[in-house]
Amino acid sequence: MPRDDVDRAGRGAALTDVLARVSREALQGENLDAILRRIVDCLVERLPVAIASIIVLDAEGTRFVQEVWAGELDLQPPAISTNWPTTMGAAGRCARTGQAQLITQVDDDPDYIPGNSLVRSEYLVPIRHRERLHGVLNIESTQQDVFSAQACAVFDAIADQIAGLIHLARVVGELETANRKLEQLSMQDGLTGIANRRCFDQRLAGLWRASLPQPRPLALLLIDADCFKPLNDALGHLHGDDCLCELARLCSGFATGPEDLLARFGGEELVLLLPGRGFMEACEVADRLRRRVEEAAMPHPASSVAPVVTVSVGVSSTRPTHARPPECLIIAADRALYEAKALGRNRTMGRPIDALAPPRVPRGGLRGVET
Ligand code: GH3
Ligand code: MG
Ligand code: MG
Repeated sequence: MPRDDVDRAGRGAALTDVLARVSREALQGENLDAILRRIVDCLVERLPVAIASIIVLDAEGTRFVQEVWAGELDLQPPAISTNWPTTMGAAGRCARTGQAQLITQVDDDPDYIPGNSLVRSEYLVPIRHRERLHGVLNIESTQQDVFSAQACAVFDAIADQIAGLIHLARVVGELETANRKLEQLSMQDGLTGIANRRCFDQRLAGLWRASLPQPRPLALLLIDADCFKPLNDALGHLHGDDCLCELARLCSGFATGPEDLLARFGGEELVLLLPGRGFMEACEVADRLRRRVEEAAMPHPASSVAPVVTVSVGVSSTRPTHARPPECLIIAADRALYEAKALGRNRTMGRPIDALAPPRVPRGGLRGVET
């Protein structure tokens, strides 16, 4: 076979091999950056290519925001390290026109920005998935005759593969963001913006489990607005909603520990989980909270307790143990809350669960604390 034919056959085989490798890389990489890197490495290693780069566009398609490249740079083009507009360079022209650019003699191209003084020719292909332009594949060679029709067709096919990859990575990224948002929404109360019941249930179960090997105190406050139905009846449901939001805001000021959680338990009841707090400390927090709500002086023209919105608080506390489920905390706080209501509302009542460590109530101590 004549020497030219041998060379041509060899290059054809190398191009086919590169295409096959790029397809494999596309299927096997762990993340988009790693895949793009392996693709440009593969192009430089297997073909007479001095520089190969994949330049990714921003969502508007007006700036190149990321470049993954391999090869030899002996000059420092301004574009390499920063984010640059599509008004610059031959790559910019490729992005603006949406057309592949074959530059057989770079010295004659007014837009060419040199990165390697030996480069003679360049081929730039738009990386496009359906109608969306994601970037440009840029191949530069020190030889002048590398970009045959066959080679260009292979680079076009590689650009299509890259477009599919970038598209997929963007879809996955968007899905992950949407999932995070959904996950966050599924844990949040729509009215007050604080954690919802699902979030509270999960946190209580998690704290309980985590504390079993080395039990430490876990306290819970059940906070119930007094005479809330009459408030709705007197001032309207929307006004009641505003009061609930304000209540949630006031109570959130008492979730000061890194693991504390304020959540909407249901209706006009909030729950404050205080890991690491013992019974007396929790009762003190509860009574400060109760007073803070009263001092906020939200008018309540129909309350049997005060001319302002007030709350009753049930407190419970325990050290988690295998012998009891976490719900025992809620049951005890609920009973204490019931007693607070029965005794006239706007008060704090407590029920510790740990029989082995009965709390000591200071003489003349907390108003309404009953053990
Ligand atoms: P008590 O002092 O015994 O707690 O009386 P109450 O009226 O607050 O208690 P009850 O459980 O009888 O009624 C709770 C009321 O809370 C019923 C409902 O009108 C009101 N409520 C529950 N959820 C919401 C809400 O999301 N928005 C508003 N505005 N009101 C709510
Ligand atoms: Mg209630
Ligand atoms: Mg109530």
